[in-house]
Amino acid sequence: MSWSDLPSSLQAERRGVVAVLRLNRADKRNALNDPMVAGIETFFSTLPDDIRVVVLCGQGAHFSAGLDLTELVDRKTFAGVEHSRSWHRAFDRVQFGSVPVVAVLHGAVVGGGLELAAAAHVRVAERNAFYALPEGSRGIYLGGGGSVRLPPLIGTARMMDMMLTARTLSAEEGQMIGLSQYLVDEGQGFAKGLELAHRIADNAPFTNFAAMHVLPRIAGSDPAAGYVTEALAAAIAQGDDEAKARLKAFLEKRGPKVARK
Ligand code: 1HE
Repeated sequence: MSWSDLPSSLQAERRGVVAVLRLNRADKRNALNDPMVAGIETFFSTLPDDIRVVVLCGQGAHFSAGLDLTELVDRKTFAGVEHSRSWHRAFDRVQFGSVPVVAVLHGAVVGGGLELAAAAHVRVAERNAFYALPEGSRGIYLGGGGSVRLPPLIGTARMMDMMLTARTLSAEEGQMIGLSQYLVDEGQGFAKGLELAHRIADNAPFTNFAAMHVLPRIAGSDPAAGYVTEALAAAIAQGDDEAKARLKAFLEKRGPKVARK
């Protein structure tokens, strides 16, 4: 699949080993419609082998206004189940795909837009970002996996408050409660996201794989199973030639030191 086959509401480009996927429907505040969600699934399912990290961002003044509400009006009940499952499939490809994803958030990060952001591994927010779950005020419920992905990030009580009161959280509040890991000035998000992406791309591929696929499973399992799984991941990582070469480089004073803050 070629990136030029994506719908025009998605724009993909390459920056070396980093792929950039941009939500490109600024006139509708990057509201996510069916072709966009299907395009996201396709993009993350067919990444070229040499792409090591993805940066996900939004064109215009907002990351995403969430679900395209025009699609909802005439949908029947079971079609709603299938629709939600299609979002689950797509966002599952974001979270459990082949490479880490850095999301750059600005403006509205709302409803399904926040659910999409939650599927990324690192979130960089600009100071103009704001977060809300307005589903309650629209008479609907989340459907893009937010019930699963948001509680581990911010806690069930905070999420319940966001849903019940439709309160808007500022970028600073989002940073404080764990919605973003980085907070940068307006207009600086993409550069920061790209910088982080290139840093992540320098890691050994297995370490990135384990952080994405093993860590969340350990975090969701009982501690005894977690310790065993961690031991297996540690052994696999250290057995890899990549690890041996990097350890040797450090011991021979060629590898990077941990930077002092
Ligand atoms: C949309 C959507 C949308 C904008 N679906 N068309 N999401 C929401 O409830 C958020 C709804 N949107 C907003 O609150 C505001 O649009 C924003 C705060 C995001 C941006 O405000 P603003 O003043 O910059 O833009 P606008 O004038 O409100 O919108 C510009 C256009 O985008 C306008 O269309 P136009 O043809 O009149 O120009 C809007 O109708 C359109 N637009 N947001 C469709 N969401 C899997 S379940 C997930 C459930 C959810 O995501 S619920 C949350 C839905």
